[in-house]
Amino acid sequence: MKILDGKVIVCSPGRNFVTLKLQTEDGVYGLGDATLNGRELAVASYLRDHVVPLLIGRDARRIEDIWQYLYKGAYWRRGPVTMTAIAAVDTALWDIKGKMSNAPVYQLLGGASRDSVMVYGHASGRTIDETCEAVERYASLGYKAVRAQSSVPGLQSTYGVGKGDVYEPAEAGLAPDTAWSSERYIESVPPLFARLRKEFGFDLHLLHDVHHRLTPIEAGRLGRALEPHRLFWMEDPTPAENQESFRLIRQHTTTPLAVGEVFNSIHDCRTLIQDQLIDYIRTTVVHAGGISHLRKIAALAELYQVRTGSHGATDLSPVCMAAALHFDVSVHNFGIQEYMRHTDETDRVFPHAYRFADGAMHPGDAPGLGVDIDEALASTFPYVRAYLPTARLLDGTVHSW
Ligand code: EZ4
Ligand code: CO
Repeated sequence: MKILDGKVIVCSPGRNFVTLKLQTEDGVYGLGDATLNGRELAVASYLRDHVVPLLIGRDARRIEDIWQYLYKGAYWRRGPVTMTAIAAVDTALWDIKGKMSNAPVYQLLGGASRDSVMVYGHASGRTIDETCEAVERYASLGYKAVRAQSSVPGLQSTYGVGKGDVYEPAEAGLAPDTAWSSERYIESVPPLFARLRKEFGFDLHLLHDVHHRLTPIEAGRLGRALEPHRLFWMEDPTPAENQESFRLIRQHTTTPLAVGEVFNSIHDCRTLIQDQLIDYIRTTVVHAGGISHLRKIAALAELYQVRTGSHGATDLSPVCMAAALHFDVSVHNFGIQEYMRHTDETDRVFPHAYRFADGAMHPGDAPGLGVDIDEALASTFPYVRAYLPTARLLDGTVHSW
């Protein structure tokens, strides 16, 4: 079961994706997502120029050994580019192992711990009324959980507010600057959730993403103000390079906290988990070293009653989505999965077995991950340079996006 070849496929069916396709000598191939939003070609080169040559001739069945070889063997350790590349290899090898065993990957991960996994969708609007209408649309589609974001009065654009039906934060061309005011934002969020609770009651789970924009004490204040509205979680309240800063937020609010979509290693969340400073860990397959490493994070989190809530925005390809669902359905301490629908073009390039019904998803029972890539179709959507926007305070100071 030797690896014969590795191909890096870059395409842009609605947005950019990098996909690794590992081919074995037995004719079985596996796919891994390697998309790092806004820095895609760095991972494509890392794989093509540095990783694939190391893989040829290796035994595709030795997933853990190859993981350790790429991690420790590179000397440099961690970092988003390295860990996204390792994730792609790991994911592709699990896909191959599933196909070889004629079993869906979740069966190789201990089998299903649940029948399906609860997902949350993204509702947003320029006004509270518009956001209410968007939440209503998700509720009528059967969603049990919805993330709600609304524009901040007086600011032209706010993170998380989509332009159309599919929310896509990256923009083609150079990254635009957007204006930000934490003071105005903090005032605008509690009225949004007061209104949503009035309209929808407490049966619907409501989530909110702060996107790393507050200081710990500001986040503590917002979390406390949101307590009457019983959020499922407040996401990324402050940047987490300093894991200790969550202790300050924790001292001030019982609103559940989620963080980790930009983490790439278990070391990024060890204190957060062990000191029970968070409730949900948002690390994903594609950015945190693949299915193998994510399972180690989940196992650590399980000891401390921290549940998983993996990132699942549109820049995580259907290959990552499929892998995430195999992980979600199998780990005991699953909490929720983010699910932003992809464009029709994306879904056509990546046909998949996973399905949505009644606010929940299932990875399907096709052997492996149950996702494929139509390479001929992919080649009709060439790469388009695109970046996430950046945020500046009203006086021009760069702020966290
Ligand atoms: O900004 O996926 O919870 N979801 C998010 C996303 C992220 C993008 C980054 O690439 O915060 O919109
Ligand atoms: Co987020």
